[in-house]
Amino acid sequence: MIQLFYSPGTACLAPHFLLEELGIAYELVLIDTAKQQHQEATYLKLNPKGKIPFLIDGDLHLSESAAICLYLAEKYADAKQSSHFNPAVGTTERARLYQWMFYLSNTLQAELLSYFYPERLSNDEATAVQVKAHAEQRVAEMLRYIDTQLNITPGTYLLGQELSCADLFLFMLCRWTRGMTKPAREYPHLKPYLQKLFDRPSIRNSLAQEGISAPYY
Ligand SMILES: N[C@@H](CCC(=O)N[C@@H](CS)C(=O)NCC(=O)O)C(=O)O
Repeated sequence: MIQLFYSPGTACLAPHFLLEELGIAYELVLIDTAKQQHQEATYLKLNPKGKIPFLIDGDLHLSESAAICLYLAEKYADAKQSSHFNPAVGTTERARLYQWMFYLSNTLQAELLSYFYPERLSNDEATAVQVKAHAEQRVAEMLRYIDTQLNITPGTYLLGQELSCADLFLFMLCRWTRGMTKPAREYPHLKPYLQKLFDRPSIRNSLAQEGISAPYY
C-alpha cells in the first residue's frame, strides 16, 4: 500500500489532499517534526533529505511535494475516473498545470520558507526580523498576482473549469499565510476560491486526519 510520511500541516498536505481526491488506499506515517523525528536515523535512511513529505509506492521512494502530486496524478487519476488531474501531455492544460506547479513550489513556497525560517538566512536577530518582513511583503505581491489570475481566468480554478493538483497545492500554501497581516483569505478572489476548496471532503478529511483545528486557512 502507498505510504505517505507526514507531519501535521506541513508540505505533506497537498499530496494528502490528492490521495483523498483520487480515492486511493494509503497509509499515513507520522514523522513529527516538532519532536525532530525527521532527523532520526531510521527516517534519514529512507529520506536522506530529512524533509517532509515522503512517499513510498512499491519500489518508488519519492520526495518533493509537487513531484509527489504530479506522480500520483499521472499514475492514478485516469484509472480513478479523475482524469482532470492528469491533462494529456503536450496540451495547453498540461502546460498551464506545469506553469502553476513550478510557480507555486519554487516561488511562493520558497518565499514562505524564508518567512517561517528567517534565522536560516542570517545569524543576526535584527536582520532575521527584516528578512521575515521582506518575505511577507513578497508573499503579498504573489498573492495579489494569484488573486488577479483567478479573476481573469474563466471558471473557478487555476486552470479554469477543472480542479487540478495546483489548486490543492495553492490551498496548502494559502493556509500557511493565515498568521500574516493580510492572509490569503482576505483577497477578494482568493476568498471564495479557498472557501470552495475547503468545502471539499478531501480537504476537510485530510485536515481532520492530521489533527488540525481552526483556523484552517
Ligand atoms: N521542497 C520540499 C520542501 C520540504 C520541506 O522543507 N518540508 C518541511 C515541512 S513543510 C520540513 O521537512 N521541515 C523540517 C526541516 O526543515 O527541518 C517539498 O516541497 O517537499
